[in-house]
Amino acid sequence: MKKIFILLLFMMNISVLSSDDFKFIGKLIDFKLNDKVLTIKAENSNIEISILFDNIIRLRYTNKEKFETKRSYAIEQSFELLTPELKNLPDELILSTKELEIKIKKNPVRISFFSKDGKLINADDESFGVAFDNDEVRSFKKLFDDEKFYGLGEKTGELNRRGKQFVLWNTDHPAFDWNWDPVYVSIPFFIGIKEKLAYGIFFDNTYKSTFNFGASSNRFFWFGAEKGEMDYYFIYGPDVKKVVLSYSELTGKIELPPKWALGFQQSKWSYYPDSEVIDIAKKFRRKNIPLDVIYLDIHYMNEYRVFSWDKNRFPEPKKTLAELKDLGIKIIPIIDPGVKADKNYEVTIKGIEKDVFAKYPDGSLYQGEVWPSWSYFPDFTKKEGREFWGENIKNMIDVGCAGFWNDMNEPAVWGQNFPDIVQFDDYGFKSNHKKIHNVYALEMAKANFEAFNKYFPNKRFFTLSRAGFSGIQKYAANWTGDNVANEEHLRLANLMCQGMSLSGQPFIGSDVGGFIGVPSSRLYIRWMQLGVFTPFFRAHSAVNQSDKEPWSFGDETEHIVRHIIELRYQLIPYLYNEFYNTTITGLPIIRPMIMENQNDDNSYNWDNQYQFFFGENILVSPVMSENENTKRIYLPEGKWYDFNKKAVIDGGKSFLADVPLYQIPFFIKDGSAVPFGEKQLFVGEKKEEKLTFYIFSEDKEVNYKFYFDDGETKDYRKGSFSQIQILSENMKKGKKVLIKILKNDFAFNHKISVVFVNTNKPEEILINNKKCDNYSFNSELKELKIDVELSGKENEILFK
Ligand code: MIG
Repeated sequence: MKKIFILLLFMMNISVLSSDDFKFIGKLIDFKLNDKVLTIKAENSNIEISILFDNIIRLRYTNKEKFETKRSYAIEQSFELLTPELKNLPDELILSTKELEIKIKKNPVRISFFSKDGKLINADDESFGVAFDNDEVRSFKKLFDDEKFYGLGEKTGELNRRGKQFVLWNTDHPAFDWNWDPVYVSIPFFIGIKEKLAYGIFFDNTYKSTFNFGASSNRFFWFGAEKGEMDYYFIYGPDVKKVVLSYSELTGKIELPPKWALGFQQSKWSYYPDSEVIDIAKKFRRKNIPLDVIYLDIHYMNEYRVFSWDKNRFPEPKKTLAELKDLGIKIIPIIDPGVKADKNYEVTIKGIEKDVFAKYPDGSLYQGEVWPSWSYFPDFTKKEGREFWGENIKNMIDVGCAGFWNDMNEPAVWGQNFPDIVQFDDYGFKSNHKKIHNVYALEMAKANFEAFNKYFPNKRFFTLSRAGFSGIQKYAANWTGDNVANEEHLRLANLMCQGMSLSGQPFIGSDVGGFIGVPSSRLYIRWMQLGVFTPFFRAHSAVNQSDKEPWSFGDETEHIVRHIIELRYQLIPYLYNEFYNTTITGLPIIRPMIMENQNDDNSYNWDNQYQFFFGENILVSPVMSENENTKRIYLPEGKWYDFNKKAVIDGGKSFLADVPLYQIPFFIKDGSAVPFGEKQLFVGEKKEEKLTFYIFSEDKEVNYKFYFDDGETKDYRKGSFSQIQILSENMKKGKKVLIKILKNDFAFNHKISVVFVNTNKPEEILINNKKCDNYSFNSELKELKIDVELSGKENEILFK
């Protein structure tokens, strides 16, 4: 009896093993080049390979008879394919583009990517390659000794992801920590760097997926998903910049935000009633602390009904928001996707009428529990769902809201177990939650975007989203969620913003000061300083936690923080120009050292990972420790201008620097112009802002383009903008600076100042051949300041 039982168990085990085991791709059976797509039939897979650009190759694998008809959530545009050059050798096929050689071994089918000069960049594991375990798909890749991994969006821990495994499944996990995974955003895109050559892989699959960067193996790294196709884009650099730029080419670039969205923003869970919001606004003004936005957290609503206003707390929202607008304050309310299952609430009634809520397979409405208690969840993958949402968004704008703060959009329900069987339209493909979960926030943000374009086509708005997927950058900024007021989280905020920036989302920031807990005043100050150099700059605090307004830590801190925020406002012209560039190139604003100095070994050093470039001309080394007043800073090869100390530093070394609490170390790169604006209490307070361009040119020449527009409409798309260009010869040798007006279709203040740092006093200055007396020289700082009124096409400054 016992024996039979064991035998039975044994047999069961066998049968389990045989059906659940991985199937690897066998040998090539047949191939053909079909309308620019290389189709391969292999023993256990069909494969399609196509070329989008010379450095972007798409690979699709399925263990099904046919490929799915697929609509990508991340890639919304279609690309004209290139015709591949194909060689058929006895053992392999070779596909060539201008930048890559793709070798496809025939038995078994394994793919490797080579640069044109024959360097191996990336290869399938020889034995495993792509594998299927029923619905589950995986790709095993050879792991090289020095290989490093970056990106993968919003992830905790070190910037280099090597040695760790990550899951992509949008998750609301307040007070996550250094090792917690996953958090809110899923971006299945990473960068590999091998022998300083960078490539990227974008795995276009929305199901729960896993990325293992050699966490448990020194042989391979792998990525895969529980379902869907093995459908990935291989992107070759070799520059990190090119990889990120190509990824943005695929998944989209940000739109130019309203300029005020670059200003300082203050939040609290929650400011209410209306009089408190107005008090906060007035307090900022009275204290001369710049502020552009106040957030309304969940208490503004009537019992958390989305799109409602509490009658007692905000009896006249339109009037209140207008009053705030007069103070230069924009209001952004929180928006949660769950719509209270209240059959007497008109938004709910409309939603049911229009059939826009997600349902169970038996046709009944799904209800999940969240702030409003039991709630319905709009299906944003359905056009009608987004339209329904959009009408409500429009109503909120009519009340005076300038932007929206999408929260709980993972989607989060208490306990985080949104049932997998809930159905979504999925653009007509009809799928369940397993496929839609990770794109729910993306589609919710898209609903806003579509509403803005439909109802207010010429105005710019702002959406802040907690969750997201590849492509979220097109519709919203992200913040890094519910962090904690401690040093570890200051570091996480820094690295998470860098990680997102490497992953196609340039518009990113953290809850300054920490959402949960009480920061020391020193931590708060250091976090504020980091905030100056993050594209999205907002202080926030959870309910029943300490206040995080600039004055909450006493007079001395308030004084320091006022200066910090003022610095941010002075940098807004520079930052806005970087945003403009990002809309065109797709390059991020926060640029990790490995992106700007890829060939420098020091960029990969663990202790240098907290430094980054802020746009193209500034290197920041934020202080990541609350009690330190000195810090080790590394500056790459070349000359740098220390903006605080007003001194030139020779790079290519690290050094110990004094970092007094009121200073954030930042350095201007040689060959740069950096525009500084005037101090303002909010963006646009001064109509004719006067700009001062700092010019630092030691061994390198300057070539800097600067963009002006109205900051709030889309008229720039019709050409209503201006642009100037500053060109300077090396200030030591040559003595000529040209300021060109490239375009002059938006009125800007033509009176500018130019400050040459680390320079000697010239004997004479000529502007457009006329002697200039409008200058001052500070011999102590070695700064030469010249006031110029730009005119014509070209303005020449000559030094004698
Ligand atoms: O369950 O709206 O991340 O910023 O203050 C918490 C209240 C819901 C989470 C957000 C946070 C916000 C809070 N929300």
